[in-house]
Amino acid sequence: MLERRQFVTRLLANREDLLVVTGLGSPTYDVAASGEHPLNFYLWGAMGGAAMVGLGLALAQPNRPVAVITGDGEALMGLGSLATIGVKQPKNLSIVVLDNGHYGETGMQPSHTKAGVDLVAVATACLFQHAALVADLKRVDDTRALLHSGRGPNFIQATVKADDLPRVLPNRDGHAIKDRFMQALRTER
Ligand SMILES: Cc1ncc(C[n+]2csc(CCOP(=O)(O)OP(=O)(O)O)c2C)c(N)n1
Repeated sequence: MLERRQFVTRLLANREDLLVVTGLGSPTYDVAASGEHPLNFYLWGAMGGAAMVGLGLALAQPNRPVAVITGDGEALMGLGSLATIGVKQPKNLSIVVLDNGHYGETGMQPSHTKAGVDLVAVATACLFQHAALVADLKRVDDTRALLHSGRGPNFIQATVKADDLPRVLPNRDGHAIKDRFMQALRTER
């Protein structure tokens, strides 16, 4: 099993033009802990919506890689998104689910993946080009390359330890996050 912050930090190293959307709760704290970046779009709510925000971005910015980094609980709440992504086939979109088998933010209630629901199989059935389980840090370099490959849509279910880590809270002002993100998109073109 992976240490979630170690995995995320390695995944986002040398990220270049990668646009990152984070699901609410722990994945947002993990991405913030890996280093602040104007091309991080943090979701503080909209549980179940991260993959669709990522799809919209990927379609609007087809020449830039987009990664959604989210939790199993968040992904499970928006499962239908995977079917829509499969139909739209955005080559630049990757969904990375940090699967701790729990709803960490609300008190570590066990999630459906803990009961055996197989998200990689769901993503495969939803026509993702690449869907895989990653449980070993040795696979992080390959996973990072995949995010930048332009051969998506990709789905990674990263099995992470169910640790309750200290929160690293980025800005919670939705307007500020959006404005900063849009500004960075304009200036980095
Ligand atoms: C519609 C809705 N239902 C419930 C919540 C409460 N809630 C916030 S985060 C969370 C759990 C997130 O779990 P997961 O995505 O697996 O992330 P983890 O913190 O476990 O990594 C829940 C249930 C919410 N914010 N919105």
